[in-house]
Amino acid sequence: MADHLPSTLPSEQVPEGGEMHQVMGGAHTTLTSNQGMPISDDQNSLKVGPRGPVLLEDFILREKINHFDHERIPERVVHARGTAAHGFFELTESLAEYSKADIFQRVGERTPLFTRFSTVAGNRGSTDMARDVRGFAVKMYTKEGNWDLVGNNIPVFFIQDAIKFPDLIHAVKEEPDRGFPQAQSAHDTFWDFVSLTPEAAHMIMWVMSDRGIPRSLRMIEGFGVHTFRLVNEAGKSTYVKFHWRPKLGMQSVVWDEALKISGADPDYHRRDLYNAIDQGHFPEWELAVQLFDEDFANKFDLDVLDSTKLIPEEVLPIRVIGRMVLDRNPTNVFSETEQVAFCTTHIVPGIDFTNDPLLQGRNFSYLDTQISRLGGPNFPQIPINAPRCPMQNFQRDGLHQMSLQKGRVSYEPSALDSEGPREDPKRGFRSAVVHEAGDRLRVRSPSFADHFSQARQFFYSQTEPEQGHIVAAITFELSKVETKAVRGRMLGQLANIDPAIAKRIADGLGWHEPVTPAKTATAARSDLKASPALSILAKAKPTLQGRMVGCLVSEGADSAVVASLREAVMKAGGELKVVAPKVGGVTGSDGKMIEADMQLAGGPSVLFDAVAVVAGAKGADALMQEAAAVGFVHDAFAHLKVIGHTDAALGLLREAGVKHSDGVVLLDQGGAASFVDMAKQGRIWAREKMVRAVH
Ligand code: HDE
Repeated sequence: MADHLPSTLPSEQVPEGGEMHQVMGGAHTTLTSNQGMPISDDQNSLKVGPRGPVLLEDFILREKINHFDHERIPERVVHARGTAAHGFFELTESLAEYSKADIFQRVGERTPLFTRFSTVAGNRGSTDMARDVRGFAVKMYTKEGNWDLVGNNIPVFFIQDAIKFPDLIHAVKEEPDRGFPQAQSAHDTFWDFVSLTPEAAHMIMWVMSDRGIPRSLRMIEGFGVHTFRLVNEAGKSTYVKFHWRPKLGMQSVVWDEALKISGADPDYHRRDLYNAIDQGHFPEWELAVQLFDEDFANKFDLDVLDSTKLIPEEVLPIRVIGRMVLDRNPTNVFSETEQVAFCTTHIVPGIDFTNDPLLQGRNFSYLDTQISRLGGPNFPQIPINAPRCPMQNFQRDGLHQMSLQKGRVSYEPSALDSEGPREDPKRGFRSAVVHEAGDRLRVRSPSFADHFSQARQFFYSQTEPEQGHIVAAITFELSKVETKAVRGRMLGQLANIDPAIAKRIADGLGWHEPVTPAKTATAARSDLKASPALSILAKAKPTLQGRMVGCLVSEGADSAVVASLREAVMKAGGELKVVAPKVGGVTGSDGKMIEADMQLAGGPSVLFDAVAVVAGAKGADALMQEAAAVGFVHDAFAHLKVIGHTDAALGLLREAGVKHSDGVVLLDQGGAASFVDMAKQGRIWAREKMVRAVH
């Protein structure tokens, strides 16, 4: 019997003349092997009879499977999960006085670039919304070579010396004996390490703040972190710190939302970035610099070579010199996002390093890692990595050599080849002349010793809700730590930042023993002025641009209310998504279909910045029976969102535990405008005390 079963698209049934192509529709070119040989049947392997063994001779099968078997390359050891986009940098203010870098010379000139955002700890398949630092790496294809600014969304780092990086990363990644937890720092080994590493105190405050759970990659700041140098034509060098500032303003989610988004849409950030670019809403950042000289560095309270410290904007203002626009999604994620190779050593004439020991270590690490990740020394030839300016030298051969290297001369000096490339003392890169002298020592500079003052300054620069979130985040993470002694030791470090902070966290943990501050050489200073620039909320601008409103509708929903809401949201630069019990939509009050963008089960309110419930009199009862609808409203209220509703939805709101609060807006009778005005303000922070015991 089985002998007579037809196989799928058996080649012998496909008449000559390419009818198979017609079956699939469209005009196609011929499918070939990697050698360009036309293939007649891509559905069946070569067998002895229809049910016989597959022949080893089937080189077509073997070539295809063989290539497939090698499709993966080692993922990045850190920052494995990333998403990226093409765009450009445009200079808006010349930096020629400070730097001879070609990219900083001509106002208005655009330089193509490729930017990759990432989380640090999780593997490639982990969730976007993990509490983590976000990588912010920009490759600028300048006319004098590629300049990679490989930064993060947090301006400081956990450690001061690169020699501790493998330890830090081993501590934060999944524990090696069990292989979990994935993409999170809330576990014993991370906090064990941190509790014994006082220099991490400042960075801990940042990752535990709302910066660790951004709403969108379009709404994060970026920082070069280290102090770099700019070098001008005369060879004079000026210190510089780089800042990227998002046009849409910063915004974060609340922690409970982060947990739920990870389930509802693990691709939340990449989807948001991709869709925004796809729809022509190109994300934009300003590039700003802090410039200073040796004199400022000497007078500054802390060491500018210490990457666990920053220079507050209020002490040294930032100066906007350009903008970055991301206007094109990658064509292929593997070829571009995965194969892009950032290196801190990719700099150009006019930019130079400092002695920051973290930067010096990175300068070794990135090239080294690309060789094992991308399989050899020729990764700069991969199109996404290749410079867009002329590139020629005598480096030859190597695995995956893609260029046809001509001629008999592969060295210089040479008189045999009078036209080969030669060094250019004028245009070429010259390291800044810096006097160095000293003993050879394995030491940490005493000027790096103050670990707590800026940690304290950061905390007290936050608004009250933001301070509450830091306390709650550390409490959450330490509650996940199983070893009690680690919790106790960490409280001892926190007490060094500020006993009041340690006390709030100890209360949150239900910690009943005395908290003993860890031994420290340098106590936290309490005289550093608060820096509002470090807060997200203090700088937030009211806007709906780039934000999304979720509109839950029931059968018989008032079509006019939905239409007016959509119009008002769009006018404010936002986007409205209709969520309905069935993805086919609902019949509105006017008898016409209201199309749905999402089914309720797959469209929880955590995916939106503000929500509306437009229920018709009859459909409202059905919604109340639906746990997902009750959850939609309940979560929106608990996540401090503005909630618009029709009169008929009141029952659902009550069922969901919505209490009297600001930000609950009636939509009937033209309420769309006030809903939008309210939603522009963001979350209703005053409501937080009603829904969460803020520590
Ligand atoms: Fe990285 N880091 N890092 N890092 N880093 C890598 O390079 C390393 C550090 C950052 O989207 C790796 O290509 C060391 C600070 C970003 O492809 C590796 C040290 C900052 C990315 C590496 C640091 C960063 C990486 C892994 C301590 C912010 C992703 C894969 C001295 C200023 C780039 C790779 C992308 C990636 C090493 C610390 C940012 C192993 C040794 C500080 C954004 O080379």
